[in-house]
Amino acid sequence: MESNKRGAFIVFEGCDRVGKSTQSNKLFKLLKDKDVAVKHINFPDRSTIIGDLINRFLKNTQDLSNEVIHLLFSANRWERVNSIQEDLLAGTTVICDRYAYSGVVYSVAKGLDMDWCWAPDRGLLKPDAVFYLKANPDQLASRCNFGTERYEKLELQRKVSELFDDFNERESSYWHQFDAFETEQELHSQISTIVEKLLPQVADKPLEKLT
Ligand code: NYM
Ligand code: MG
Repeated sequence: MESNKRGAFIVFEGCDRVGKSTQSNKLFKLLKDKDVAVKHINFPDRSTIIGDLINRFLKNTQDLSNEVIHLLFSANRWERVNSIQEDLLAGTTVICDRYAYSGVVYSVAKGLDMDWCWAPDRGLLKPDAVFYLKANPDQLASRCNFGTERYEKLELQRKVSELFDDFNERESSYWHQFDAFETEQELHSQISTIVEKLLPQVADKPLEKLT
């Protein structure tokens, strides 16, 4: 592989239980099978010290104010920014479950100010594509039980869903919306088609940052 070609930065977003892990795993396996250099990461990255604190918050064993948990989620992304950049520049495609958009929508859904929430994520790497798996949270709740983690509640998911919709409209140049209730295989094939075109398109493009 030519070393001056970079990998693509691909993010999956959407409400809880919408199928992000399933689809990002399928995409990861597909690229691996095609011998494309690829890594799969997710945020929150619960393996770090900050990630452990986030994990305890989500599992309801640690209370933190809305502001503090928001900044920890952002810091958890900043912990990984150099390694993501190195991978991309070395030609590795990075598939990432959740990113700064989750950071903003969950916090704004709880009542924090949008601009305040976005500020700490400014300067992080900008994804080349965001795959937004959209589902009506009411339908989602009947398809599968929300778990016991904080945020897995219908009322909050409704707000989260609307805020994701707003992002999808505003950032339509690189967001792609999918119906999460399509079959797994159908979704996978729609996503793969886009990724096949995306990889050569971004290979010579400079990396951008969130502004
Ligand atoms: N979450 C995730 C946030 O509230 N802010 C963030 O910045 C990120 C990355 O964490 N309910 C929330 C969304 C989820 C929860 O994520 C755990 P996952 O992907 O369900 O493990
Ligand atoms: Mg979840």
